[in-house]
Parts: sequence; C-alpha cells; structure tokens
Amino acid sequence: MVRVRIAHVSGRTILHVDLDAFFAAVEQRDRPELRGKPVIVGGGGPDQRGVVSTASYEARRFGVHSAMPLRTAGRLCPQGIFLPVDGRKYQAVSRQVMAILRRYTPQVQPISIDEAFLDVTASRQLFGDGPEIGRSIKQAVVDEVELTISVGVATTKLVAKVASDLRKPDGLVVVPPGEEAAFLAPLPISRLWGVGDKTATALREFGVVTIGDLAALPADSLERRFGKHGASLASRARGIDADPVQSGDPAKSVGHEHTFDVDTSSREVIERTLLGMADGVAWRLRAAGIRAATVTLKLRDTSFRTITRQTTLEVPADLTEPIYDAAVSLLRRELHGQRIRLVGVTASNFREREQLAMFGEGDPRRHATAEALDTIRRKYGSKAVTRARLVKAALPEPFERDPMTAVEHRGGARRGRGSEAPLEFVEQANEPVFDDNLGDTDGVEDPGTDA
Ligand code: TTP
Ligand code: MG
Repeated sequence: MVRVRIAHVSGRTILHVDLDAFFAAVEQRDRPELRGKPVIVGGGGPDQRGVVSTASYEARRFGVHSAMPLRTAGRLCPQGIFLPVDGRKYQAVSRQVMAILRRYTPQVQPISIDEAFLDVTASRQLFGDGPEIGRSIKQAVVDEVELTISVGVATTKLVAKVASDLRKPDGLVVVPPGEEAAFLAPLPISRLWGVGDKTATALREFGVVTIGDLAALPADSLERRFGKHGASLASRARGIDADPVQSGDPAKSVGHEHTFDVDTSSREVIERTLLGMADGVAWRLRAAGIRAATVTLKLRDTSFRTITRQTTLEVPADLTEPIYDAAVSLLRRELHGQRIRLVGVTASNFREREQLAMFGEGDPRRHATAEALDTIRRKYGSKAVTRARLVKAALPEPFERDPMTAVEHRGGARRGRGSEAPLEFVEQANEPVFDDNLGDTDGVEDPGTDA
C-alpha cells in the first residue's frame, strides 16, 4: 500500500475501484478448498475451445491470463483448476459491491462488471479524505462481500484508473494533487488508459517508451502525427483529464439492445444488428427533435463479460449513418473472434436542434430523405420502410414496436431469450460512461436487462 499525505484541497477527489481477479476470487470465496490454488475460470463448461475469462493470482504465476485459449492455459498450468463461468453469480456480486460504493456518494460510475469510478469530492466532510474513503470501502467490501479490491485515489479519472492497477491485488495507491505528471512519467505508455496496442506501437516508432517521454513531446508534432488525438494524448500524458464521473440519468439516453438467440461471432451478423438498432435510435432522436453527441456501444460476450465503449461525434447526430459508423468503429476494435451474446447502441449527450446552429445543418438532402421516411413510417407503420441491408438479412427492424409503449426498464420482468422480441427496445437507464478523448473507453456493466 502506498500512503501519501493529502491535504484537503479544492480540486476533485476521484476513486477508481477494481475487484481483484474477480471471477476467480468469487469462486475461491465460495469454495475455501480452492484458496491459494491456481483457479482458471473460462468457458461455459468443459468446452476446451473457449478462452480464459480470468485466472487467480496463483495461476497467473504460470503465465495464464484473460483471453488466452483454455488449451494454452492447460498446457502452462496443468495443475490448474478449471471452472466454468457463472455469469449470474458474478453479476449479483457486482451489484452488491456497487451498492456499497453508493453509500459513499451518489456519484458512482460503473465501467465494467468489476470496476467503477467515484467522485467523492463532496463526501470528504462526512467520510474523510480520499485515502480514508478508499480504506473504508476496502474494509466494507472485505467484511460484507469477502473480496478484495484495489483502489486508486487521484484528482482525475485517468490517473485514478492507472493508480488502482499499480499495486494489485488489495492495493491502495494515492496520487496527491499536483503530482499527477510525476506519478505517470516513469510508467510505460501501455499503462496510459486509452492507449491501445496500435497507438502504443506508433508511439514507440516515435521513440516514446514511457508516459514521461510522451509528455515531453511538443503537442504540435503529436498533432501532426496523430491528428486530433495528438493534443489529447499530450495532455493525458500529464494526467490532465477533465472528464466528470457520470453517474447516469435515465432521461439522458436513447438506446437499443439485442440479445442473440444463439451467441454469435459473426461480424456481419453483429454489424447488421447494429445497423438496425442505429436506425431505430436515430429515428427516435429525430422524433424527439434532439441530436446526440455521444455514441456508446455495449457488448456482452458468452461469459457474461460486459463492456461499453464510447465515442464523441464531431457533429451531434440524429441520422443513422454517423451513429452506425461510430458504433461500428468501436465494435471493430473490440471483436476478436469471441462469441457475442448481447449488443447494444446508445446515443446520449443530447443537444436541442436549436442549439446546433454552430455545427451547421450537415447534409440537407440526407436530412430531407430521413424526414420523408419518418413521415412514411408514421403514416404506414414502422415496417413500411427498411434498409436494403436489413431486408437481405431478413432481420426484424428495430422499430416494430411503439417506442412509447415498448420502453423496458431494468429490473422489469425477466424474459428468457427464446421469448424475447428479437430486437429489444430498451430505454437505457443510462450507463454511459464517460468521454475518453480517444474515443475508447471501458464500459459499464448492466446488471439487469440480460437476465
Ligand atoms: P479485470 O478487472 O480485467 O480482471 P480481474 O478482476 O480478473 O483481475 P484484476 O485483479 O487484474 O483486476 O476483469 C474483471 C472480470 O471480467 C474478470 O474477473 C473476468 C472478466 N473478464 C473476461 O471475461 N474476459 C477478459 O478478457 C477480461 C480482461 C476480463
Ligand atoms: Mg478486476
């Protein structure tokens, strides 16, 4: 544990909380005979074709890690204890932990099944400073859920996230205000949240090894090389990240989700499904007279691992194409052959049409076409018009139910997959997330809709 003095400061205090070896730790908790042993959780059963969801720290010593084929894990760690994924159990535990976090502040933003940001700035008077709150949460999770977490405390989400990962398991890393850049500088760039493999490789070609190397580069040369992300890379390398913790407001997003009858790894099927949903989302935005600046993709795989990835549009949209394009580019970064159970797309960060003069109207012909189609849909029903790509796929389109009556809230009636309408119409209780400037964010666990 790294303990550092922290004065009461006027800036923000943000915590990032992440459970340690989550799925494996839950299994070790429930079966004490597995404690201290190399536990490897993956696949839905004895199916050796699957991949590792996670491995206990004992198994990690053999080189086993998430996303590794189970076969490889079996070779590296023959004495490993292989267990199937019990997604529902982990979801229930996740909800329990999130509920503990919400005792410290309503400003909780879950970003995956086992991690969340908290803005505790306003909670300090009641619960003590950031490190104190971190310790208190760690203790509560041990006492009530019998699991360990790692916590990062900092002034920004970016730095808190990097910090929580640094002393796993059971870590508490505190970065005092003003020391963000110095804290990040010696770390390899791969640790910088939002820097994917591609960017990391490109940066290495630039001679950048540590985050400090990146921070030392002039912003304009980064911009020349990396376009609009260059400037944001430079400031992120210094720990600058104004992004707020977004606890979510149901009124602030419009989304569709679809649970496949059979989990699929077909890119074509997933993309076509997204297209149908983007079309429905755009239609609802136009009906409400609003445009959305943020598009969030949600994916849940066979092992119930749920992520969301979010991107901000340069121009707020209420047309299918920009929403679909944004969702697909997020999707392509995340799909690497895994079987997908659920996909969703959400638009948020709304702007009234009147506020949009500064963005210009976009392509007026496209708008006229979309509005003409909307008129036909209103008059003859939503099935009257559909996209050629959806017809070819014989896919039901998303707006076959009245949006006003088909709103489904989480925690509502559970439905088996077989009985579900093929395209769920979900008014999302806004999980979305946060704007990572690189448009590549970790996302939120949805505890409810995929029961
Ligand atoms: P992580 O927090 O990335 O991993 P972890 O909690 O197992 O280990 P750590 O101590 O390093 O935080 O992911 C949380 C859970 O999500 C993990 O327990 C299993 C699941 N998961 C997958 O199913 N597939 C994956 O590729 C990853 C990375 C995680
Ligand atoms: Mg974890």
